[in-house]
Amino acid sequence: MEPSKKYLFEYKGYYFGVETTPEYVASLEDFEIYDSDIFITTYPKSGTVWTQNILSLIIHEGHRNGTENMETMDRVPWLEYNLKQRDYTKLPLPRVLATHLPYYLVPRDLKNKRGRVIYVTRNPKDVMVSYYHFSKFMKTLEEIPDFNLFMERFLAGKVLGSSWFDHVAGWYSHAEDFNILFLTYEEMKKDLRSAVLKICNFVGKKLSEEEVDSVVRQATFENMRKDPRANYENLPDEWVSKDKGRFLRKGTVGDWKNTMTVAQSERFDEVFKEKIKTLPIKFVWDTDEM
Ligand code: PPS
Repeated sequence: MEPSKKYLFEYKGYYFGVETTPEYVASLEDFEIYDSDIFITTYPKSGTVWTQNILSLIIHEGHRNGTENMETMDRVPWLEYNLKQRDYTKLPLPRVLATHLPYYLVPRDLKNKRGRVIYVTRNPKDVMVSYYHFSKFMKTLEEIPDFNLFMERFLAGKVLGSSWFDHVAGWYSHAEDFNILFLTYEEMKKDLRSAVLKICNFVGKKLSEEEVDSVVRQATFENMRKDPRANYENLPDEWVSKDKGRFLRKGTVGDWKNTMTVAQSERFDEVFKEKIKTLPIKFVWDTDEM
């Protein structure tokens, strides 16, 4: 089943949502990179919003101490979905941008090791289940109520973001082209403080013990969920069905077991298991492995 053109278009073998255009995506190759730039790069549903918040809390004192009230999307806008048609040269430095781009479509200079990339992965069964629920909530995504059908789409890479495996394998196998830090959702979940410190170290930001405590406290699932900015609660009604879900849904490791049947999990393994072994990541599928 091909994805509906109402929601997606393909550009150089990668599926984008129609909120952007092929022309704009093509122009990103020449997007000027500053040495101080930080890109949060993910396959969808892997911990993007979480990492956006962490970076925003680390970099912006006004976010950390609550004196500034700014939407996460304004603090850390999307590269390829420039929804507010902003001039990104006017963002405060260091600029932090989020992207789901595959390694081969990012700005040229990023590949020349200008700027920094933080790439976050998550075990793909949790990614897929999170994506399934998210598709009901986001009006900009095609809703596929039948989970079996959704899974086949996901496995075939016919969703926004294309193939999960290609995305992750592409970024890992081209790591040497980038100034890159790899993190996993599961390690962030296991030890958020260590992940925050790794990020601080990577972006060259020194925070006091108290400031690190404050970032960690505000970046927990429970506290982010209460924060309307972190939870993207102010998105317009034409984008989201507020009665059908929320951005911060469960925030756990292993939730796939609550949606996938044993047969579905086996089908998933059939497609991905051998391929996954080629990735230099030890996937954590459930909390008992943490
Ligand atoms: S998106 O739409 O691609 O930007 O989605 P993304 O932010 O990458 O992924 C959404 C999932 O991340 C979970 N999340 C968190 N988990 C733990 N702790 C914190 N603080 C946190 N913030 C976001 C969010 O709940 C989505 O996962 P699910 O499994 O659906 O709950």
